[in-house]
Amino acid sequence: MLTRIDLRTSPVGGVVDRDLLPRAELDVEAALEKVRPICEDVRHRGTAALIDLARRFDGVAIERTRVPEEALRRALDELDPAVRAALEESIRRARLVHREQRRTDTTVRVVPGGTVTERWVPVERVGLYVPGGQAVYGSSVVMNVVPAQEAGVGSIALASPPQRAPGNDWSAGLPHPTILAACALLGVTEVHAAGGAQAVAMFAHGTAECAPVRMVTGPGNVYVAAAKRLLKGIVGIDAEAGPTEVAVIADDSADPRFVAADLISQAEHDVLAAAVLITPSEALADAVDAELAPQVAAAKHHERIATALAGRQSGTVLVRDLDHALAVSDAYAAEHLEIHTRDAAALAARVRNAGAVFVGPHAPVSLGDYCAGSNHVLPTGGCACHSSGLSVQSFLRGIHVVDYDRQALADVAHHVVTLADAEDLPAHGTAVKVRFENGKAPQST
Ligand code: HSO
Ligand code: ZN
Repeated sequence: MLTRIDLRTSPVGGVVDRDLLPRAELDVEAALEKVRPICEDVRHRGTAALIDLARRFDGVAIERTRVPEEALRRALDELDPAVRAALEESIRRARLVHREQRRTDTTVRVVPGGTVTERWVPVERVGLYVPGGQAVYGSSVVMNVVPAQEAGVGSIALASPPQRAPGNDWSAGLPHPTILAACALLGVTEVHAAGGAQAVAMFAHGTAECAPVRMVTGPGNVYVAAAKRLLKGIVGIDAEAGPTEVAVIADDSADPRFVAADLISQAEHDVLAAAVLITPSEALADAVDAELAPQVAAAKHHERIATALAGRQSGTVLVRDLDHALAVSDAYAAEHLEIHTRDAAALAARVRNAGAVFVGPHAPVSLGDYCAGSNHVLPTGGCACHSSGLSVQSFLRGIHVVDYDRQALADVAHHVVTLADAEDLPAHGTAVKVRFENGKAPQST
């Protein structure tokens, strides 16, 4: 049973107070203290530090981080054919969607003889992080690699924690074979056995085995988030991903079985995962609670799920009506938002803040996690009110190319000089005036 937060009597039309809503507290600052010496160690000792840290945090002896290419091929050869087919379909759909996100350069003729072109240039080299703790996220390989490739990134490195494998299995000390196989399917050849904060440090500082990257993307635990925060002056980052979240807006037309199953599906990730139901229908809230009990009990990871659902980050928010539900949902800014209402598409069109929106009864979050074509690396912790999920755009930079001829400069020179003087930066104005015979800004013609 989810904790209930009753907002039905809160002031009508007022701003929804985010503090009233359930949310996990992720103490990235505290993790920073632990992560700082780890990142310093990797900066100074490179691969030797990563070998020590793999022993300490992953309990695995490794001799190098770089995964030999024959291990990638072997992982693909040994991959369950059904998993291979599913990954291939996931890749195909993700490519369809992400290919459309490519940008074309645009040139604007501002005045005769004066143009500004916006050139879209991919980041040269990126480091993609794929977690490997409680679950093995082969799908996250797809969600990181596809947008980077479609953006035209020339050099892609991927890191995931080394696994302990039974006996002297060939894959011991390497990232999970499914992750290796997914890399092989996608044509990624540079893979490193490195996890957590140390992987981010490896990417940022570089080692003898891994050239430094310009940008690090991908989800991870609080230590990965802390390392990203610490190193973001040195490398670009996508976002500090926190525990996953699903919010569901539902009315009395919703099927409580579907709603309960979807809340459970994201709670399955982590004891800190958030599952939030927002509804004006007390009857639906009761029905979802009634569904949760047996569905949780039947779930493989029932303990983790029960902890996540009972946590302060999860709950049912009772609202006056669907407009109020939307206001609450926008204040919460969920990573994933499902809409189970009569006119779900119309309500979805009004959502302002969410990482991704799933419309109606046949678009569960788990479809988006794997096979919708959408990306599953999405903003968490309320960051959806200012950020987007991973996309081709994440890996591109728009460079403005300014091209003015003499006359076009002459025509605007007096305005530049005026603004420079107004800011008490007269050398700025001089840099324009010096281009004209008498050292004076030409007046407009
Ligand atoms: N729901 C996660 C992604 C994921 N689910 C990977 C299963 N595997 C965050 O969007
Ligand atoms: Zn998921």
